Amino acid sequence: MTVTPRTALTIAGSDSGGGAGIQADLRTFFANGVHGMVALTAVTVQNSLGVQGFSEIPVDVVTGQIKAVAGDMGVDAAKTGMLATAEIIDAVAKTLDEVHIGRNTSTPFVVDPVAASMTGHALLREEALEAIRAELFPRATLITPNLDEVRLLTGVVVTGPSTQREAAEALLEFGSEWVLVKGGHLDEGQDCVDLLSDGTSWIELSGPRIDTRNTHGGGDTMASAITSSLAKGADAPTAVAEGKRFIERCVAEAYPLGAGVGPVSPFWRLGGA
Ligand code: PXL
Repeated sequence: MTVTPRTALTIAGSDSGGGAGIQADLRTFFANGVHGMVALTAVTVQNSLGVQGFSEIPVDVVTGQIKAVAGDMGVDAAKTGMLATAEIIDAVAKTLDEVHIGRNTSTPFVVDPVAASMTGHALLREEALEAIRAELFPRATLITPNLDEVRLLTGVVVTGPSTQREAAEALLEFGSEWVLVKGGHLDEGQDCVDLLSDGTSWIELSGPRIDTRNTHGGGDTMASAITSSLAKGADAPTAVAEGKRFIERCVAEAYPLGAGVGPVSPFWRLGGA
């Protein structure tokens, strides 16, 4: 008899270029042996050169997708990426409570607070930052901001280990169980050091800094790899360590595509793409 795999749900936007957003999330879930499901929040128009615009999905369609899969197929872990507007964030938060996803339930929930694309194009309307802090962070098992998002969310400019810790402390005030402050966007150092904390444990995860311009979708892929491990029952420190090892390979095998920034490669185990 064929065994039903664990399931993971991404609540996020589409990247027409296939490298980030739900496309990265689904590739990563399936590459990690987890059945991926989607609640689409927005459709971006983009290629390797950047985002040209986006249109959000009606709020009841976003929440309908979450209820449809949660009620029938079951969700072993969920994550959010691009959420586009405060209305979508508020509605997603309420729906997650209804279907029992998030901290203080048995279904872990990862919030990747996507605010902008790598090329600086806003993927979130400005008033929505407060909704992420107030509505999503308190429901999150783990939040995974990059350094630009840390600055937008807390005002802390991370330049090294002490400001990375200050940022983690400031972010934990918003109520998530764990925070991962990713150091990938720091210029200095040969290693890429991420800091994971629940306010009691302080765990530094160090890995090689890989020299490539093709890092499109890297943040989404790392958060989805962590979500995959959580769906399979790992605790947060184990899931983050597994996610970091996974994203290192994805970045090492990232490929050029188009005239701009190419995508990371979640299917490196299959020999590419
Ligand atoms: O990598 C952040 C991200 C998330 N979601 C969508 C995106 C991007 C970056 O471009 O397009 C849909």
